[in-house]
Amino acid sequence: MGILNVTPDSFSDGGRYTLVNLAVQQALQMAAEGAAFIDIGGESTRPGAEDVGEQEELDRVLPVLEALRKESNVLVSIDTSSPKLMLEAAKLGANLLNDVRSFTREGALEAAVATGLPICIMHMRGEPSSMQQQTDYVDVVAEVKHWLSHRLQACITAGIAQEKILLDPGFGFAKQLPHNLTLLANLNRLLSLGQPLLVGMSRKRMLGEITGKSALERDAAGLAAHLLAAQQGASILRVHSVVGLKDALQVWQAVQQASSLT
Ligand code: 7PM
Repeated sequence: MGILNVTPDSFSDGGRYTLVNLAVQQALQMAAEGAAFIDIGGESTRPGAEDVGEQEELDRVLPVLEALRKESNVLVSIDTSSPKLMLEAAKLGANLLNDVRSFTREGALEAAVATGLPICIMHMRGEPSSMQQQTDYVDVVAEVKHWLSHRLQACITAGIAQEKILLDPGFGFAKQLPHNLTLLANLNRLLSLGQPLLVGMSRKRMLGEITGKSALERDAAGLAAHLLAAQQGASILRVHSVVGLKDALQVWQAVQQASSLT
């Protein structure tokens, strides 16, 4: 899954037309590089970030989705907590709803049910602005698993089909480095919940804390982390840089095939 940020700070010049075109070009490039999904997000969920207005988020995301749909049938995931955006994006051909707040906003779960689309629910505590003040865990794997199982049940009860629900431990969301590392080391323990896993560590602070590198220098570190996640059974890997990971996965797959023949 390739990440497409359509926040103005992710582009150097202004102008909606330029912005939409650059975003579509980037999406097409990631699809050509082997991304099965493009995850479009118009709200910055950076730790400590301010909320953007709902209308601004719609104005950022919907024109990009509409323009991308004219060029490609690549699967599109929408990274949003807004019920309105979920409904509008579904009408324009979105394929997956990805909400870091796990459909807890007023009307979000009902909107998700109404679209009939698959969803991804992710572990977090509080809001992106305050989550790094809530990082106390006794057993982070057990607590994340317990939280996801409860949210999974709530979504099924609300009317989302079980086979349409992905789970995500939420790397970097209300977690310190040791928690992130423990979760990555024990990711396979989440598989017993019976749902496919989506994970995203791309360019996140945890990789900077390990390597000492800045955000744009973290793709090799991210590649290693996502390959480790895939080896533990993660189904979807959410990344900024698709090419390198695609190559790594192909090498792993080739080796796996060789080992199954002996
Ligand atoms: C700024 C800082 C913008 C951080 C965006 C971010 C995840 C996600 C994000 C994830 C799922 C990022 C985050 N992270 N959705 N959306 N899982 N399912 O680093 O880990 O991309 S936003």
